[in-house]
This record gives sequence, structure tokens and C-alpha cells, in this order.
Amino acid sequence: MPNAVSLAPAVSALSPAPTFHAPLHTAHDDDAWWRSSVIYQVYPRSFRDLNGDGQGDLAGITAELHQLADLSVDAIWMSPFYTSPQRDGGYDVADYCDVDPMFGTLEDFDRLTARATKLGIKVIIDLVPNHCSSEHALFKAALAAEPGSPERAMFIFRDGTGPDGSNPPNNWQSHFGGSAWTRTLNDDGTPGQWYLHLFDSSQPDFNWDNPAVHAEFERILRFWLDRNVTGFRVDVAHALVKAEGLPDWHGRPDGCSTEEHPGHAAPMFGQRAIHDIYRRWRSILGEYDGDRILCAEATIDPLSRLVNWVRNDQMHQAFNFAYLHHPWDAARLREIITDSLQAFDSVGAPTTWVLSNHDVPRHATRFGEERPEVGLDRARAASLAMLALPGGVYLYQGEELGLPDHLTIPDELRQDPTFVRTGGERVGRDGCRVPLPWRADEPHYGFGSNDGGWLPQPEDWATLARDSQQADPASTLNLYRSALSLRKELGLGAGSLSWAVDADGTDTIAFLNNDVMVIFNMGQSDINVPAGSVLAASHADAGADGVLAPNRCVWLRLN
Ligand code: TEU
Repeated sequence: MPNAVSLAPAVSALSPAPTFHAPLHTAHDDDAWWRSSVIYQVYPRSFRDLNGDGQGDLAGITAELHQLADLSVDAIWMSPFYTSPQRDGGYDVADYCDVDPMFGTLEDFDRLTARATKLGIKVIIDLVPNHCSSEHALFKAALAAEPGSPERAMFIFRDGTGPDGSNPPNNWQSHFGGSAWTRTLNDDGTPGQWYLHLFDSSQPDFNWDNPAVHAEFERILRFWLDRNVTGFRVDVAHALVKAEGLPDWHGRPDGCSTEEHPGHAAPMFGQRAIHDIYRRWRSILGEYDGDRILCAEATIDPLSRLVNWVRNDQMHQAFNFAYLHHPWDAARLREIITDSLQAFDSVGAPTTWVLSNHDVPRHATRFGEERPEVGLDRARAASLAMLALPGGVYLYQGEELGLPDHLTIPDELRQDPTFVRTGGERVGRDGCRVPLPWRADEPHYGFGSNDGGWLPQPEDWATLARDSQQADPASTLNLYRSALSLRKELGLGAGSLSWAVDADGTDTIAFLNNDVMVIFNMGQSDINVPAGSVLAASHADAGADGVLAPNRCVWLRLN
């Protein structure tokens, strides 16, 4: 009986003398660091809690930076640590130019960057320009001011529709579920205007048609550039400008394309005037020394549209979400890698590769399809394959430990607004945001010294704790360490990509980057691989005796 699960024909052997297609992407000698960088995402609340209040803090990051230097990362990107009521994990910013007391102080931030600089690690911070917190002074002033006032013009206030204005101004939906509009109350308690929030009602959208909003963010950029940050990851970078007249939209709330409603028609995403904002920001970065960068978080499809964000007068990088969302399917993965390199090459920008972040289930969980051991095997193989691709890489804290999601967080402990706004229909993103395990034998695996972290950790993480893994040469941590250091040594980030002819149409991914052959078995059966020396292997048996089992990846230097 044919194997019902297999998505592509099995290949039993790659030729002992493999041949390759013409290079899809050629090596370059542009040494701008961000063209081949490895950037490690720190989610501050869950990284390390040094003061024992159950929340990670900046001092905790500083204390552990040497562990990241040990992974040879070029930079860290820190998710928001600004003053915030934490209704959306800090993506609801109440003061863009200060540190939330939960995380420390501006002096702690300076200590962090000083330590990072010493260790050769750059610091990129998260900029959230689409919306702020309803606790931000500007929004409070807007609420207190009259309709039509300059204070209200900082945000998107509109009268409601229907005879008494009790219907929202249009049909837009929040990403987190429910309407994207909330009605205000006038001083006398009567219902007033509505304000737009593409995310939670505690996250009012700024009005980017207003030059005062541009000026405010230029001030914020300079505040942090003066404090020596190397750049910004720009949150929902495709949403700032909305189409004139705010027309109804019947496609997906996140603007991703469906057959009937292509994303390019979404009135709240991808408007032309956005690009002028990033041209301006790029020129501001250019006034500063060092090679500072902007990275777009833009869920824009297809890739040929996304690359409009990284033309050479705009951002330097954009997250490759097509890659992040690739299924366990070699044909589809090959297609995404090909499309990515072609699209980004067409504008002279590096491709980025990313498998996990704080918004999606971790790849060890996604690829496992409810089988944790398979998930870990596949995650190791997929990560090793990713680290051999030319371009930039983003890692998410904890993936170097092979962490899965916490799948059984009790509902009453969930924090993501998605859970409440969808009445529990979507559990939200807490599962991938759980505090990191540092030491197997300590309470809370050494995350902090209190009674517990802000989210509970699973009970079976002792073997995943960093100190257990440090001691084990076969651990996921040591796999990342050696692969990351080899990636650098062999120049793979600035390297090339040519597909192996033999693997065409099969469920094996096989390519050449410079002189390294990478083979990644996504199929169901063992394959024979060409003879060569094993440079890196996702598992001790990967490539041994010329055989590569399913869910394994190997880097070879051919004989
Ligand atoms: O995410 C933007 C975004 O598009 C998300 O809605 C994403 O699609 C969703 O989280 C998947 O479930 C950014 C941040 O990364 C996210 O953490 C914030 O909640 C969001 O912006 C609002 O600031």
C-alpha cells in the first residue's frame, strides 16, 4: 500500500557524485554585518528574573549575555521593555522613552548595552509605532479633549454610524478578535466618538496622516539612537497608514491574502505612504555612526510584495514569515526558499530566515504534530538546515534549548488578550512565552528566586535546562553552538545556494552553499548520502555510514 502520509516521492539515495543546478543565489563580499547576521530575540519578561519578582528584568539579561556571546550571535533584539500596563506583553507602550519599573531603569539599559558592546553583541530594540497604550499621556489627553481637537487628531477618532452613532464607523476587526473600534464616554457619561485599534482596545492606533505623529516618532528614534542602540525591529510595519475614508474590508483581519480578498486590497495595510516614513527613518539612521538597521515585521504576502519594504532606501531586513510558516513538506519548503532568494535578490536585500518567535507556537511543537519526540528531532534538523542558508537568521530565546510550547497552561493563568477577546476560542500565544529554564535543580529551573514566574513552566523541563544541556555534548544547545560557530567560520551567511539535481521533486532538501552540501531528510525513509566529511549533524547518527534517517540534517564536505 502506498504511504498515505508521504507528500513527495521517496529518494533512496543521492548520487555519490552529486550534480547541482546553476546557483540560485551567489556568494557576495559585501561585509555589511546585517546581510549575514544571526540575531537572537530576547523576550525580556521571560528571559531571567534577577530581582525575584517573577518577571524577567534587564539586569537578568545583562547577567546572562555571555551565554549568548557563547552562541556567536551578532545581535540581540529585545521585545518591548518600555513603561506599559502589559495588556499585550508590552506591545502596549505607555512611555516610549522609559523602562518599565518591572524591567528596571534606563541606567539598567545602559549597563546592558555596555556589557553587550564588551561582548561584541549589538542591541536592537522593538519600536511600536502603529499604536500605543491607552495609558499613554497622548491618548489620555485625546480622551479628555473635544472631538476635532489637535489631541484627538493624534489618533483615529470617528463618529459612529446609525441614527444614534451606536454602530462602529466601519466593519474592521481586531487581530485579537472582536471589533477594531471602541466607543468612548463623554464627561457627562453619554456615549461619545469611537477610536480605532487594530489590536486590543487598550492599543489605540496612531493617526499617521498627522505630521505631529511623525515628529513624535522621530524624537523617539533619536532618543534611542543617542543611547547607542544598533537599530529597531518595527512592529506591524505595514499598518501605520490607513486608506482614505477607511472603507470596509471583507478579507482577513490580518490582511493575509485569501482567494477572494488579496492582501494588497486591505485598506489598513501596505498603503503607499508608509514607504516614505521608512525612507525618512533610514536617512535618520544614516546620520549616526555604525551600521544601524531597521527590520520590518510585516505580514505582507506574497514575498514579491514584502520586498518593497527592503528596497535600498528603506528597511534593511524584513522577517520572512513565508519561511516561518512552512509546513513539513519538502516541495513547499524548496519553493519558499527559491521564492525568498529570488524576491530579496531582486531588490539587493538579504533574505532573513526564522522558525520561531513570541507570536507563534515554537517549531519543536509545530513540527511534532502532537508527538514531542518527533517534534524535537524535526526542530533540530530544521534549525540546522536553516543555519546553512545564505542571508540573515533570527532565533527566538529557548529554541537553542529545543523548548516546546507549554500546552497545558490553566486558562485562569493565561495572559494573552487573544484568549479573552475570542472567548477562549483561540488560546493565544502564552505557550511560547514561558520563562526560560536555566538550572535543572533550582526552583523554577533557576528563572528567578520567587514563588513562580508570571507564567507557569511545564513540570518536565529539567532535562531541557541550560545547565543540563551544557554538560551534554549531544544536546540541542551544543548543536546550536557548534552550528552557529561553523556558520560564521565557513561564511555560510554570505554564501551561495545551488539545489542538488537528484533531490528535485523528492522529500529531501539538498543544496550546496559554497563547498558545503546540506542534506535534510523530511521524508519517511532512510536515504544514502554521498561520501564526505560530516561538518555538522542534527543527530549523532546523521550521515554516519553514509545514511541519513528521516527528520535528520547533515552538513557535508564532499570527498
Ligand atoms: O504582531 C503583529 C501581528 O501581525 C500579530 O497579530 C500576529 O499576526 C499575531 O500575533 C499572531 O497570533 C506584533 C507583535 O509581534 C505582537 O506580539 C503584538 O501583539 C502585535 O504586534 C501588536 O503590537
